[in-house]
Amino acid sequence: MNQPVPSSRAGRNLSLGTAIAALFSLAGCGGERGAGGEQGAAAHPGKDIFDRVCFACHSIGEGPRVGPDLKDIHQRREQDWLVRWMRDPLGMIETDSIGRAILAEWNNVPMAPPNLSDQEIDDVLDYISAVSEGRVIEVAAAEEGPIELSAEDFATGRRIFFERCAGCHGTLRAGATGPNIQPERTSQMGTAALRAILINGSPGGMPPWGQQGFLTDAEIEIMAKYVQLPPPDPPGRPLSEIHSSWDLKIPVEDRPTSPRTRRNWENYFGVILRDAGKVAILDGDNYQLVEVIQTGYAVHILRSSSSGRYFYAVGRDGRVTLIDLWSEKPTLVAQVQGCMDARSVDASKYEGYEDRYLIEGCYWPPQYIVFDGLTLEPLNVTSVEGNTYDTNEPLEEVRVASIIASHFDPVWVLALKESSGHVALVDYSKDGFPMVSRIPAERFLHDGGWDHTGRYFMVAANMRNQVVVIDVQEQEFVTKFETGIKPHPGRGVNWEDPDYGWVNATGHIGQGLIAVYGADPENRPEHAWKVVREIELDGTGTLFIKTHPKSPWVWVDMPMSNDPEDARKVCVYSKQEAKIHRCWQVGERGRSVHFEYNRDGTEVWVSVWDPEGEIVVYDDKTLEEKKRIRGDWLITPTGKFNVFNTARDIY
Ligand code: DHE
Repeated sequence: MNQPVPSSRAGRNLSLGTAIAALFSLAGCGGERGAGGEQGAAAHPGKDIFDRVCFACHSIGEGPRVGPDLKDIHQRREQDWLVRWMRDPLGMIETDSIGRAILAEWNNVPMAPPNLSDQEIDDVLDYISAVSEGRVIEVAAAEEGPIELSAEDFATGRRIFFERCAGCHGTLRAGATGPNIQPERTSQMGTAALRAILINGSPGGMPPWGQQGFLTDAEIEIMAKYVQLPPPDPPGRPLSEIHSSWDLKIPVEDRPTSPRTRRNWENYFGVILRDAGKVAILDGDNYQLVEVIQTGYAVHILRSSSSGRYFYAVGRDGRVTLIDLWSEKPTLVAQVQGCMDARSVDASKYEGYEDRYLIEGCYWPPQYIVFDGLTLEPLNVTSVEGNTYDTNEPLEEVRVASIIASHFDPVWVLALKESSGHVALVDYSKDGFPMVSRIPAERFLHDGGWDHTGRYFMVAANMRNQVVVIDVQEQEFVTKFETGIKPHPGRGVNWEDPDYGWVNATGHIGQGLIAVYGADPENRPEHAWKVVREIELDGTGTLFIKTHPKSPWVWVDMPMSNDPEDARKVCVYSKQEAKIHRCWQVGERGRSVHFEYNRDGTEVWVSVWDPEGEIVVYDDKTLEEKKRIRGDWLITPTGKFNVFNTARDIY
């Protein structure tokens, strides 16, 4: 319930961060519901006030927005407390324990004082209570004129949607990690509410694009309208088109037959320079920059070929780049664009198929492509369209999320994301690289990796707060279990716990929690696939967790935290003591994200994700800082991939 207040009051006794957030909050919420504020005048006197003052940030029974869903608020709080809150929310977040808790829970975005008279406060509280109890049902949608965008603004909206929104909401906007934002739903919310969410984010994990400066006011205005218009038809990508994008720069016969470099190439690190659209190759022995390769738009991950000789990079635009590490300097030898939107690739790793094939899974179109692993010549395209695993509804959008290659069978394991909820097995020893199994699992599958034996694939069903276990050897579903809010394990971690034997673990985007679960069904069946330890972290927003077989520690980041200080922190958990040993800030700016070990497992590299990026190298025994890698070229470093560890899936 926000409304402009005199600036002197907005800043009163607030910390700088809170005050800034308050100002953003004031800018973002408090929008009237639609241009025609008068149009929806209703019989209940509180409705107009709610529409004008509260609607942009709150709903009554439609779920949280920038602020909580106010349905049944009278059952949660006393009337007297609510009146005091409405009179002076900024005062109460300083003096009242519930007020402080609300501020923390809602992203530290304080509610601006609504500046209502006592009568208006009574009216609006009564209206909320009446709607909650079904006495008033006119919680109608936003009332505004038809939404229109010029062709130019529509094109801008389309670009921004691809860059910022499709990853979580889906190309067709049907919802995935983020909620459904198709016009039927967004037009109910209206431009003001959408604008507020775009500025302030939501506690469900929507980033505050406006606050963070990723979108300008004009872009926010466009996006608040764009998502109320029907999505444009996304193009397909048949094999013929993929083929015409194939660019073989250096044929296999013109490449070296043995390493031409004297460097220890198996200890190279491929570092993603996300916003530069480049990959830097660093020498892990001496931290020198060996080469920067122009790969293309928003590179997302790297994977190694089975021998380690080649790096495969995939960008969000579906472009795959093949980098040869045996030449004197790492060299881009081929490129191809298999998807319009993609996040993952992996190589063939089974004996006899080393460096032979590569698979790319698409976010759009719903398909995977198999390429020749040495040239990237596209060989085959297979659709992954299908029905939901539980309700058996046909789906237009089925996205391929994580992909891992088995070391024991000629198969790739694909997590068919969000709505489909299947894990697919693709057999690359068979003609046409068919999907030989489609195992029902859980919806919203995202990222995952192997257990310590390489037999079980553990993958997060992140919007269901679960981890799913698949027995890849037997090609069957084993189990699924709850861990916490939005598990995000990356490829996960394996170690031997002093009490529970082999375990695996995940951090969480929505909760400051490491969940450790048993992962040794053969020797410790009593603990297998059960959460055996829950380790609390101060901050939420974990993306990656990492260890190495030689390490006494498990490293965890929290770059998605809304608290900038927490977002810069990493923590190490002691395997022996089974508790957090230390947390600290890695850099003075940006966010600390993703870990990678060197070949020997003696050092850990952490990225400072910032336009002026850094990579900070720590001794993995003492946790002392050994090196801060800097340079003009080090723009927004995110993932780092050591050749030896990535080729062998050491984690
Ligand atoms: Fe990733 C892994 C998808 C946002 C950096 N990311 C993955 C994987 C998937 C995925 C499916 C697993 C790949 C695999 O193992 O085969 N990522 C997505 C998204 O859909 C999402 C949430 C939103 C989007 O629009 O892309 C997303 N990812 C991000 C980021 O914002 C990160 C931090 C930086 C960036 O690229 O923009 C990011 N994701 C990474 C990294 C990995 C990754 C570094 C590989 C981790 C590893 O150690 O293997």
